[in-house]
Amino acid sequence: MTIFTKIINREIPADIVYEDDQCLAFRDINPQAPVHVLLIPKTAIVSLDQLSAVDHRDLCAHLMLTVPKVASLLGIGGGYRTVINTGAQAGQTVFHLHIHILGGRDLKWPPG
Ligand code: DGP
Repeated sequence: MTIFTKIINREIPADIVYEDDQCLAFRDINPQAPVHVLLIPKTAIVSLDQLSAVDHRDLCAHLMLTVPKVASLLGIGGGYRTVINTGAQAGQTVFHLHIHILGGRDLKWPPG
């Protein structure tokens, strides 16, 4: 079990900004922008590499459609970045699939 399952289960606190039956969004503990939230499925999927076209198609669509909803709720609709780190080499540190949503400042490209 990762720390994100504990957040879903309310075993540890988090600043939750959005929740529905399939996913949860909360503020990152180490924000890299004025707005930095993590959108996670409630099902514990390790990373993009563990997604199955059979089991997760609807969930993937739901997550993608929820991103602009959360961004809009947080006042950054129309100007934000989404990041999904997959695997340790890409900087993934929590092995529960999560979409970073960052905004509230000008964002540079390319990322490091
Ligand atoms: P990643 O490096 O892509 O695996 O991102 C993991 C993010 O999770 C990282 O930006 C910090 C955040 N994080 C780790 N532990 C906690 C926690 O306990 N609470 C919250 N709110 N965020 C956490």
